[in-house]
Amino acid sequence: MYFQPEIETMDREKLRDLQLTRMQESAKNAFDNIEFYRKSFGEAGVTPDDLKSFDDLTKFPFVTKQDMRDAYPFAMFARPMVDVARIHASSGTTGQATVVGHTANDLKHWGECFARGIYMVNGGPQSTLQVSYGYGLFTGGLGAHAGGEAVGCAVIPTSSGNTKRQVQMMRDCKTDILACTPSYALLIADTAIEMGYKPWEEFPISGGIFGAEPASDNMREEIASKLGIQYCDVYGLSEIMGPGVAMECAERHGLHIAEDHFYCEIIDPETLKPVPDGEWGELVITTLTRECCPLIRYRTRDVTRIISEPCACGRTHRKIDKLRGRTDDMLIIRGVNVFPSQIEQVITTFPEVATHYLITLTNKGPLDHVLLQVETEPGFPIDEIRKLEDLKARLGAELKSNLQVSVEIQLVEPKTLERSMGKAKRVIDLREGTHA
Ligand code: DLL
Repeated sequence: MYFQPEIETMDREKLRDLQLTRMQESAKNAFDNIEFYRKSFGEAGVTPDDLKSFDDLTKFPFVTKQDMRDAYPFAMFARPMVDVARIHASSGTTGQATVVGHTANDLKHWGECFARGIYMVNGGPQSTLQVSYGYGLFTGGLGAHAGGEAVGCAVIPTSSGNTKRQVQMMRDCKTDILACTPSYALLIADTAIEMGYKPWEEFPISGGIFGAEPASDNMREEIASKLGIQYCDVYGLSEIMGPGVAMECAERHGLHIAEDHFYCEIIDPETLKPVPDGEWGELVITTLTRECCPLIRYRTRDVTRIISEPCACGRTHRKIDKLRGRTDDMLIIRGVNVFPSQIEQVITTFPEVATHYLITLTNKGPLDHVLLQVETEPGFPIDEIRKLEDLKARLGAELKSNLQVSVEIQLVEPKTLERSMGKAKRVIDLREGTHA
């Protein structure tokens, strides 16, 4: 079942035509109404009239997060405030916040994009959707909420926090679909188990729409089996819209991009040239229908690849692969490139430890030092030195062979590391100097 069958299964030729027309309109909207684009297009020697084919898009300059920051607060708005229905902003913890405006139409499209994912987990107007993403300037809560309303679900806006109450609502109100970050989903599942429930068989929940941060395959499995659900990965970012830019169908092989609203390219982050479908690189998105904040070639910094093979679910929109991480999350440890998600992938193959870990990077003399703290599973005899040392040695060897990096491992008792109700913080980088 599809939410918008005529769009989601549209003939590809027709879809491409629609994309090109909308791309031309979007470039014009940006150029006519935003000074930044008049300047950047001018410097690149192009105008929207030069956009006659998809190939022409590569002549257009990129937009970066820094450009959005420099435009704070409203310089990237193509509409006057009277047309703006809502404003979201990034937290600004890593610099100046970025502000994004939405018209009523932008919000409607957003709800429809997320709604497609609700159908991907077999939801519909009969479903009860519990939204445990944070509500507020973060786009998770209100984005998922809009999706639920577009479908006609009964939406429970629990927001994040008060985890025992989340479990109680989930049980008593017979939640069918849970929407939150993967790390929070795991905390909710573990809390339910601690409260004495077996959510996988006692709760009616059957789907979960989880995103906003990467999760390894094993972590996804763990969440899916503890809750007894189909796991749908949802991708999005506040600059572009919020959750719903791409969502994972039941085939579980990539996330369908809402291609009627977004055009995706993958570039090599070094050469900035597009790479062929199937190759990994940085995702660059052009919005096709955004009225308030059109973005032409926005560099997301997210690492993925395009999957263009037809999907058995019948949707014709191309997919992106599960996100590997961000180019700016990539850790350079003693010259070796490591994504935190690779470390997670290794950890989760060890049944003796839980998916709760923290990576701390420091300098020891001229060398980078990596401390990995991991919680053991409740049944593990953490006070038996021999077993502890053996586990540490095996985990260390596996990390070394997978990542080519030596890691100091500290096994800690269950529930010692801080839990996250939103995006989990997995890395603390205390190194001095520049480590991009
Ligand atoms: O995280 C929007 C969102 C909310 C997406 C709820 C999904 C669910 P930002 O706070 O602007 O927006 O952060 C965007 O989060 O560039 C990715 O690096 C990361 N991210 C988002 N979804 C995924 C995902 C929201 N499914 C940034 N897998 C993005 C991995 C993700 N990383």
